[in-house]
Amino acid sequence: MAKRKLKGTPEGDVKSRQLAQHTEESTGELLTTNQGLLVNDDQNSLKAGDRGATLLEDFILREKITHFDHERIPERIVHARGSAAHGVFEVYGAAMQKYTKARFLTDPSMKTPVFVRFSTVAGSRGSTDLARDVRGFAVKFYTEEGNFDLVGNNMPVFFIQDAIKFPDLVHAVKPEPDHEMPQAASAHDTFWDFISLMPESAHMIMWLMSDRAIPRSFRMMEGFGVHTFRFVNSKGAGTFVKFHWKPLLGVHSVAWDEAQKISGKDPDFHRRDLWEAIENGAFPEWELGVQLVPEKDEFKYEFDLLDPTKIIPEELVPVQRIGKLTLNRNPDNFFAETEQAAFHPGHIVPGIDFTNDPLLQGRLFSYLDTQLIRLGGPNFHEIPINRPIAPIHNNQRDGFMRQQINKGKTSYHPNSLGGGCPFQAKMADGGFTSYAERIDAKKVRERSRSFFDHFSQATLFYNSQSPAEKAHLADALSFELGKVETVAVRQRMVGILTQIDRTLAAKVADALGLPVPSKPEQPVNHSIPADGDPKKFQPVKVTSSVSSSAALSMANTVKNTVKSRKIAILAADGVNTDSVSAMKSAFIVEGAVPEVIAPKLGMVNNTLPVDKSFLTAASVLYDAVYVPGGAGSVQTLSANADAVHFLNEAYRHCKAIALDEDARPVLDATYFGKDAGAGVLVQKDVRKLAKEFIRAVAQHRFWEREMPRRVPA
Ligand code: HDD
Repeated sequence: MAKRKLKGTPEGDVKSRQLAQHTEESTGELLTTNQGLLVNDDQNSLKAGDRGATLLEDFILREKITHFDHERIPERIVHARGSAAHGVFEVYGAAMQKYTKARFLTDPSMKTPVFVRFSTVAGSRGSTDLARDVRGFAVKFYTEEGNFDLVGNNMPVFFIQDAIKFPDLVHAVKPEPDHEMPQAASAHDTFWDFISLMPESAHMIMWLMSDRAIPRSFRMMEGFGVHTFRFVNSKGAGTFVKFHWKPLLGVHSVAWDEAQKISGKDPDFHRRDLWEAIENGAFPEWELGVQLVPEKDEFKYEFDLLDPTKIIPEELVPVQRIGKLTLNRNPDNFFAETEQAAFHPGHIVPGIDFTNDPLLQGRLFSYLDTQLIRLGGPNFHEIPINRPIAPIHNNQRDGFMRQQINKGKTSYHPNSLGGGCPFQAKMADGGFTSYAERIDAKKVRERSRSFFDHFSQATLFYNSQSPAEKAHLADALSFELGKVETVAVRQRMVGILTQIDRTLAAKVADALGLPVPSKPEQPVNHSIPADGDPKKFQPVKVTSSVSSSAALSMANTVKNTVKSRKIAILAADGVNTDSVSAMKSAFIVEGAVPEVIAPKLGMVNNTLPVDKSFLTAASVLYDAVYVPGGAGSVQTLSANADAVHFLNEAYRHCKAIALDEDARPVLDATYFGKDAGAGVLVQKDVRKLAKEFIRAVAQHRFWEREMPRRVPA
């Protein structure tokens, strides 16, 4: 294949070099207008006398204010709130060559630059990070063969099966149109009204009500391409593929009570976490996994591979880990990069192709269309963050904000005046050809009957959860439906739950003060045409060939590291500084981030710098708490309501807590001190304590502690 000339060298980060051409640094420079005129006075407008009216002539004032007036663009209709980072993707080996000709997935010598944006879905740009919501996980691979965007979520299925329902779904979940409430929340009538009438959403609702919807960090989430895509190899043969991202730090979440408090204490919690981890060199990493299904097995399973409300259980098709994504650089400018990044599932490269999943098919239209309004015209691909590293040559011309200066007379093909250029690329030279799928069908507006099982995988998900996860699911449903004011909607949802799990339905019904249905209620499927016979469209219940899947429970995730975890060290004057230093260094060696929190800022013992005071810190912003000994400090902290609350709350949220033996009076001042149980460690020898504490923090949470709840914290 002819090698394409890249702007930059193939080695290193070509994309960063490309971006660097568009960056600006003001350090040491003189102030100018946008026309390059040096500005002498940026403090005063031009006036008729020092107390007179401002003159229209003041072009410097007008330029500055006009630019300011136009500084906002429409936020994304969904996924408006997001944060992003640069990084690199490296494939482990050439094993995928059998299935795909995409070079970045088959050549282990390649380092493909990436830009990854994480997001919530429903909230506005300024909304809280910790909303109960799906998280977007959009990856732009700047490959040598053009951009490939894997625009996924942190949940492997979706609410609806057909893109025509997407505007309805989004209208239902967004703040209600009369009063624009609630912000960034699905706990309201219109969302659950819609969901209760859309039984196909049942599986996704299980994921959304699980703790996956309140991640501890973007860095601790899985990612999924959701749809079944198609790999195409150099012989033109296809293989179905599902994409997965597996975080090396494991999959972890916070508690719902904690999520709500974080939303108040630090609405930027996930954004800050991502930014700080990268600044501290704790680069987030994921492995790219693929599930491959040969074309001959298209109809082998009890679910349809084209149905985006279904997973392929890993027990049926294992996930092969084929490469690694590392995020290693924060953007220089949020607007220029993160806000202007334009993702599109239709951005593919040779070796990857679509399937007929009707949700994917609709997306292929929507993403390009939305960029035209959001970024203002057809030249958004020229914005530096969106530019491929592969060169662009075509006959598309002009339009708002055109950057490229196309030389020559011809902007049409065929031409002879321009020597016939640009030429079409032969397949051997990497020219893209669509997968030649055989189609022989009637043109119909219909849903395949193979899409009619809405519940078996919802049940599979529920059955795969740990006891704590099941309890959280029931609590989440009770909370969300408890916020719904229309009783009929709550009732309908309980009916749907009876199809998934009777105990779950009974628990939720009880919390809502509703009668527990005596038998499963058959929901009505509203996805039917106006003159369709509802009986012909009833959801069907299929028995899943897998009854429980380990990969679906976060209880089975990796728990072997404290890298980048935040540890609160509570201290006051008189603290044992040797203990503090020993604990600090033990955690720093492991890549964690210990911070000293004291009644006030400044120094403790005149030597130990305080990172935060109880006023600016909160237990919900930390993964674990350590209380060192030292008589004065112990006395102050045990009498300090903020310190005691800090511990009570950390305990309530099931976090690891460690104390020096002589700090026991602080423990005694808490509500749990008398019978602390799992994850609360007290030790005389600080080095031993540090070892045990590190192991405990790696466990993430001790959910078994959740009951009984004796303090509201
Ligand atoms: Fe979408 C944004 C993921 C279905 C229409 N979507 C968007 C983003 C992510 C997803 C991660 C944010 C990209 C970024 O960071 O800029 N969307 C998904 C997934 C879906 C899905 C995983 C189902 C499997 N989306 C979906 C459908 C439609 C859209 C069915 C329309 C028919 N999505 C959009 C959009 C957005 C978008 C309106 C808003 C901003 C944007 O595209 O650039 O076009």
